[in-house]
Amino acid sequence: MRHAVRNTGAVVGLAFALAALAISPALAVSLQRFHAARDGQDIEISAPRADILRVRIGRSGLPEDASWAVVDAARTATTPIDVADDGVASVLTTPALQARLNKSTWRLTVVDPAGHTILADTDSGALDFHNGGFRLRKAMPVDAHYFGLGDKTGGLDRRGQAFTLWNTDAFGYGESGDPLYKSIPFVLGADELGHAFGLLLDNTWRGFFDFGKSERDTLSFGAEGGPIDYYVLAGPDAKAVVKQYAWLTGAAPLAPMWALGFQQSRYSYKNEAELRDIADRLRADRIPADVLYMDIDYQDRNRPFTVNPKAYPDLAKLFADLRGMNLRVVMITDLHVADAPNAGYSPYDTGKAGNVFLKNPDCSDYVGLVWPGNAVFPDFSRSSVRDWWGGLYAGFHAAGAAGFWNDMNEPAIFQRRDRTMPLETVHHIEEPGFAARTASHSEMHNVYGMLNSRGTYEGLLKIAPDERPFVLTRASFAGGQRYAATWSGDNSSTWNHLKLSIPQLINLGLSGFGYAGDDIGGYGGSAPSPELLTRWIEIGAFNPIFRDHVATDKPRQEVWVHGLEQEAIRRRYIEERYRLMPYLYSLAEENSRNGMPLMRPVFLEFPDVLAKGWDFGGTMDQFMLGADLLVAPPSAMESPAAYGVRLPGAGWYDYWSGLRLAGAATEEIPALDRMPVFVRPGAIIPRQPLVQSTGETPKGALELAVYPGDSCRGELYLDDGVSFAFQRGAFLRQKVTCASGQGGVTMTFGGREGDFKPWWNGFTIVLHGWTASNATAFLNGLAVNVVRDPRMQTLTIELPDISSLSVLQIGA
Ligand code: MIG
Repeated sequence: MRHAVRNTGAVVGLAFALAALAISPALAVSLQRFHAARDGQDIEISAPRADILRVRIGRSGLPEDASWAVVDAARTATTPIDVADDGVASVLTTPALQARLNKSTWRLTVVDPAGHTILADTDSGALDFHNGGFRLRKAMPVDAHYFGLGDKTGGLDRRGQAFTLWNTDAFGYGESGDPLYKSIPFVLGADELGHAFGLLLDNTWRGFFDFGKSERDTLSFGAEGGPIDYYVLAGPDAKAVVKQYAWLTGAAPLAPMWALGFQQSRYSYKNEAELRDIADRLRADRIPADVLYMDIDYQDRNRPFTVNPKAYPDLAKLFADLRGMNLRVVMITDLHVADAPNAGYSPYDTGKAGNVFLKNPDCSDYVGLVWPGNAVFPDFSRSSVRDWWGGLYAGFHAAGAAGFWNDMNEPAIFQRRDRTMPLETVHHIEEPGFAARTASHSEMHNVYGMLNSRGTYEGLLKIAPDERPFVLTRASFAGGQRYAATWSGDNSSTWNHLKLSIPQLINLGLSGFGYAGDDIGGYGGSAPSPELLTRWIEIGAFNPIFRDHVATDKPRQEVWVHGLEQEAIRRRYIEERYRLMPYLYSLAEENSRNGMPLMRPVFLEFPDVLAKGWDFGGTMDQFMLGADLLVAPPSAMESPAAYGVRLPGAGWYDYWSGLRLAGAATEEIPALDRMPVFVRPGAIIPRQPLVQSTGETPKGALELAVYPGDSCRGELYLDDGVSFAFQRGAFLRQKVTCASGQGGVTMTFGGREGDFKPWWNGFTIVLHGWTASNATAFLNGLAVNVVRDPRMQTLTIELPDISSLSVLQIGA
């Protein structure tokens, strides 16, 4: 296998080098890693795979080859690169890219096989060192736009802005607040021709990305310490970059299906009676929901892993009763362990006995003030400490808690100006792949929250190996999607924050975090108006994670708080999310394979919107859920003024009416009960009968809504939603396609993969856009009944379940 790859690489690479540079093949050698030295500095360039370049530079020897972000298999992979010398530069070629490294300046330029520049150093000053840190400079073409960096504020495109990477408890952050809770040093760049590249700086220290803000047309980035170790992902388009990034840092594991349901939270439901009331009300009001949250007030004196027995006397009974109502509970478990010796508090006692806590430089335990008062902090950079931490979950898991919430893990410390622990605090790295050594908090800060959630995730897997863990984390780093879902922290109940949430969640999705949400209704600030909460729920219904959450000092924010009329609108949107669960779940499954986010910018599906100067697809408030649904909130969210929606191409359908639009643009007059959603021509969207929870089995048929375009396609994916049995074959995957022509539509059902037995007893085909005055249908040549609705332009056809190759012929 190696050999085949190598041969292809050499042949294609050399052809490419010859064409581009007229270099004689005799001069080229094939290397796994290219190395050069200059003025005591070292550079190593390798290609973990043909379309990804890794660059490491050290001032005195190469930096340690280790990573928290990049998975080992990707980091240690190499594909052969052909190395030649054209006199001025070393020319490194793979089948997918070519890098030229100027031999005297080390200026690096990466181009694609057509000679188009992927990423190039600036002409001068491409790298400088200062104190312990460094800054790298890349040229910013005028038509390039930049995305990524997680949920940074400031709109979808990063161009013209600068950001700091330093995980921060940013309570009350504003619309340009920075830094926030997460540091994800990954950027996706795309130009107006749809070329895209990725850039990952694998460095955990306090860092920055500056997109031409301080130096014109220069993308500069760097850190205050640590390695120069970065990856250039060659695309060629944005989807390819997303997949390359998932290959490097891992895709999020498939979440339990219930995590895609509606989640109701509050800081805090203070006791069992309150939580039961919420459960009862959800069910009485028929608001579909899957998850309730327990925030910090359930604990005894805010000590993690304790329960105040007066407030919550019997967790196991409570959780069992709620499960009987198809509701699951996620418990908060903060990482700050109360500094409570001799108090019978076992997280402290066992942690102290195992010497797991972070140290001051004098070797005493570092103590910081947080919710429990004085607290000590686990050293998650030791794998044995993560094991210990993970073990703490056994009790709550046994009681029946379904998932866990890791908050405050920037880490947040009260009463310090910098809101976190001193930079001298000592961590010990004891981790396969790393040299065992001490590391300062300066180095470990940005990765601390991710390692906290990793300990939680891996601990839960050990406790229950066949149960998909659900962990929600506030702080994280590149690669953190392997362990936890996330949310955008303490937003505020304002229209501007609702608007901001869209680019935040899109950029999180492009940065690996496919499972992301925001506090629906807003966390801080004054209470949301009825209209604001309603709109927030309408948009949240199409977000990956859908959780209503609010601060402790604020009024109730559940779906029903503003009266029946508002509740009725909100219920319809939550119901729609549950009807769309088969679609949503298949997006989650795709995400687990290739990192494609559930919520997407329009340009990810339609790169030419970049060329059209469309503010990334109509408006930056528009987003896609998967490849087929486009959600188009008003760009001035609270304004009653009409607004235009531009669609990427003609022939789209209105999701709610199912009717086909005449052109590629439409005007919307805002109405509180309407969130415009459009369906891509060519989509086949699976929808299920309404349920009140993913724990309830839908009854009847699966609907396949067909929206013909030139062709159409959809995919069904299903499994038990909670276990890993899908990895052992217990899944269902089926492709359905259609072709339009000669006044009819031919649908083809592929054979099924996997042996999971679905809940449905048949398919209801709803074909949209049917304008002919009659219709016939034949399944594998046999006539089947068709119901035509001329007003809605639909045909409805009830079919038995189809599990093997079949053809449905629909004609006039
Ligand atoms: O200092 O656990 O962002 O969602 O409700 C506040 C209480 C601590 C911050 C989280 C918020 C949560 C709150 N927490």
